[in-house]
Amino acid sequence: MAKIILHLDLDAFYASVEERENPSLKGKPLVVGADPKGGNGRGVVSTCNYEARKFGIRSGMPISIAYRKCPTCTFVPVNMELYVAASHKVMKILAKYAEKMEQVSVDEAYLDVTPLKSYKKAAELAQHIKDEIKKKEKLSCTVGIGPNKLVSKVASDFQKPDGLTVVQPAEVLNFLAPQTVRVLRGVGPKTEEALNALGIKTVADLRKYRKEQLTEIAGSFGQSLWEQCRGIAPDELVTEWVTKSIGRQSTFEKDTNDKKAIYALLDSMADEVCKQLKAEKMGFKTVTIKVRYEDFDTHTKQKSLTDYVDNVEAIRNTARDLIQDFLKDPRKIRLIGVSVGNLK
Ligand code: TTP
Ligand code: MG
Repeated sequence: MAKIILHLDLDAFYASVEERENPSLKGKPLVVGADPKGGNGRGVVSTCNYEARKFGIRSGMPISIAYRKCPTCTFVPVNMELYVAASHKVMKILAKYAEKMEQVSVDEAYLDVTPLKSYKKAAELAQHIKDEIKKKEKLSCTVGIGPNKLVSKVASDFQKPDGLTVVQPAEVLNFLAPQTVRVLRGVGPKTEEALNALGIKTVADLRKYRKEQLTEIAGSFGQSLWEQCRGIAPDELVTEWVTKSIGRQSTFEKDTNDKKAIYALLDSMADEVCKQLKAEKMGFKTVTIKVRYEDFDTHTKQKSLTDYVDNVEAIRNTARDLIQDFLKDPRKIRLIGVSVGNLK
């Protein structure tokens, strides 16, 4: 049965939390990130409010360039604890409204609202959630609704800030057609450039190519391109760890496909998980790993052992085993997680 997926993303998240905590910042351009040090600062912009975006400032831009674009902007440092606390509260609100939810980043989540059975009801729920977040958390957000994760995500990017865009199944093809290929999962700056060089700028342009041609152009990713430009994409949410498990997850400082770095992080998380397991005097039978790629595409994979164990080698070796297939993917990895379940 066709699903109804809702995607929600908070607007200018870090900057909005800063404005909420200090209302005198409101209405003026605000940049959250590294210290600009009068134009000589190092580091980058984490985000900025919509007033600062009018000056051309963007996430990831060197702070020195942001300063040059707008020396009169207010610059504030990142206060991650504050944002994580706000994020938790928002996610708690969202969790009330769907049995299946996938949080994809600090300010972004998918809800599977298929049980509502209608796009009209889903849109009403979205408006209700937007109102509740505004009232309780003083934050605005943008929502997209569609039949799968790709469409709902593109829909939520469509009208920002404070937007609500609904794309019904019959509208998917027309909605995606004029978008740039960049909206598709796995299309980063490099792939975009390669496609542009062939004259493929929009999703509609991609549809002119046969599957085999796209495979020639993009290798194993060709199949996914062929599907995505037709609005065919995953609609299954990756829900968080089941209760009764012990897990750790961590985001790389920079997205990576360096195996050494990945194994090192995996091992250190296995150690932490094992410490907690032993502290709680438990044994486990199942190891689950989670991998989130640079485009936030997230997967989990698990393996069950024949007996209950509690040693760190079992966690490490099983986790390394499980991650092999994910390392074959050309995309860089953003986050990995390890958990043990089936506890006793
Ligand atoms: P985004 O949702 O990408 O950006 P945003 O919420 O600031 O703005 P909007 O959604 O309205 O376009 O990212 C969420 C937060 O993640 C953002 O507030 C800051 C952080 N972030 C970084 O630290 N570095 C980055 O490069 C990006 C893109 C985001
Ligand atoms: Mg956001």
